[in-house]
Amino acid sequence: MTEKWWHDSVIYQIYPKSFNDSNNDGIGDLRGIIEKLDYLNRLGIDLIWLSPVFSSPMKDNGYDIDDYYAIAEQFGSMEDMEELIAEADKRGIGIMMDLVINHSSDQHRWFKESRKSKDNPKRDYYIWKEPKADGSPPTNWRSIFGGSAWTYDQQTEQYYLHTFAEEQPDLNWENKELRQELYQLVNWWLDKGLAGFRVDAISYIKKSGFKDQEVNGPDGLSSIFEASANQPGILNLLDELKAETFSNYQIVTVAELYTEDNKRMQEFAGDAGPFDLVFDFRHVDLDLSEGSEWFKARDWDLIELKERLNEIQKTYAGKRRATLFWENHDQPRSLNKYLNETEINERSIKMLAAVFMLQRGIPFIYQGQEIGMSNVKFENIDDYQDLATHGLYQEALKAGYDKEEVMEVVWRRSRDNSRTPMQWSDAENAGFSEAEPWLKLNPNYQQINVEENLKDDNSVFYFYKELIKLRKNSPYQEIIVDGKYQPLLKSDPNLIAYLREKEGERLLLAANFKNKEVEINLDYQVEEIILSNYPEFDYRALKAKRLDYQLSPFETILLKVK
Ligand code: TEU
Ligand code: CA
Repeated sequence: MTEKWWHDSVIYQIYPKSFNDSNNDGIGDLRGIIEKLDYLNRLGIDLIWLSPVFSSPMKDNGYDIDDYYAIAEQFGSMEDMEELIAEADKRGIGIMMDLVINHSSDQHRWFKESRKSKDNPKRDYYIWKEPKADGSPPTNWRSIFGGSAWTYDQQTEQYYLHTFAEEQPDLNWENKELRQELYQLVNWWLDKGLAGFRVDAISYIKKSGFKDQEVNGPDGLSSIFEASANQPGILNLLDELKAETFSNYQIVTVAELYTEDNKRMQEFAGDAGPFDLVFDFRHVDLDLSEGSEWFKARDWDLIELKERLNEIQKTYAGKRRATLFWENHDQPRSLNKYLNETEINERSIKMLAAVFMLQRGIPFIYQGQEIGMSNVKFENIDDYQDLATHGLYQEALKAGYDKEEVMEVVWRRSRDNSRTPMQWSDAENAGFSEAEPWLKLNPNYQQINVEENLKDDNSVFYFYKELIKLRKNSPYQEIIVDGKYQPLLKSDPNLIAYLREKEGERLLLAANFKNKEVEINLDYQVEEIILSNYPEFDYRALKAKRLDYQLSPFETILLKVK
């Protein structure tokens, strides 16, 4: 296997708007990130994935770009961005940007041109279609944020397509000139010394058919997913993207790819595919129902979670690598998803950390995860800023849910759960800003914050630091980074356990997912105890011919075994 420079990397995701505000306007910014580089260095990460900072009207917090060659004013300037790249580099940290090229903002000059007339040279940069005979949208596709995926434009009496919000028109990848413009901007940014890209919503760039699909909701629409995700021919487009851009640089790329098809995933990731890595969402979306039931919480149990995790490991075994993550800016906080509210504590949080960080792949830590930040419950829907949350709220009301039920859905799944400002201290506004933040804080910042974490040797922060160190600088790094993954105790309803193995050396991770004592019995001889979330415990009893042991609630151990 050709080793890549990033194979042992740990990546930290920053959502700039919520990370740190340097000029006290209530909005996080690039200089705010520069101020916190030493903190990130202390944690030990290698790469930062920066959610979009390009010029944008901010309908979707930067996932709606109106100029790919400029930085959003509220985040700073191009000089700030260059300084961030340079300052990060001084600390051995690389910067990955977020490449949003499935769509642009409707305020992009291309779209402004495109909508002017049917024969405008930029018309074909976007996807325009005639109305149906009765004037209704060309197809019954539902956008991902709710409502029709088509918006009518008076000027030319046609509809344009948007997979996401109407302010995010989809770019027409069938247009060669458009593709060349995209490659040009990608290379322009790579020449600034980026370490790579996270590539947004890339499964949607190829559309096919433009036909009505089977209705799957009370709104009479059909999810756009079926019609425009991972369509035949998408690989040709992506291979061209790679050949014209990524392949000429020593970078790492990770694609956001929604599919349940293992083969598709494998085609996308790895040396032969268009991307180095892909995000696979099977394990984080296991609480979501599909089709018309999508508001309902889906029941799941630990056995199913393990199946999904193991399936992911299998999909990216061998030459590929999995992405390891519990959280990102679209997901609620992991503690609230995987643990019962009364069971969230330092031990259970560390358990979750160890379980994902010690698998085979590239770990992604989302800002605040390293200190145990959790979901919020704003009483008033107006306190939510995310457009997808409001879309979901409206859809659910239309589907006949009452307000209380809808708020339950919002509390469980709103993307704002993970977007509340970073909790730096117990000072006013959590030390995030001296001004009122753009999104309300989680009131628990008084207890849960970076300052508290740094004071306490047993904090979640230091546990993450330890996990990173095991991967980066320890006698076990090669096994953890590269060793084979073998699931154990697949049908145990309480425990997660797996083996990691390289050249005859073996590590065993055992985690009690439950708030009760659980027995573990395995035929391995323990040689060493490498890590535990019960640091005060006396483990001499473990050093026996067999692993027969009573795990305390949420107890998690990493062992060297024979
Ligand atoms: O997300 C794509 C995507 O499909 C998600 O919107 C997901 O379905 C949803 O967030 C679940 O609630 C990417 C970005 O990660 C997201 O933040 C953007 O809003 C979206 O693309 C549009 O650019
Ligand atoms: Ca600011």
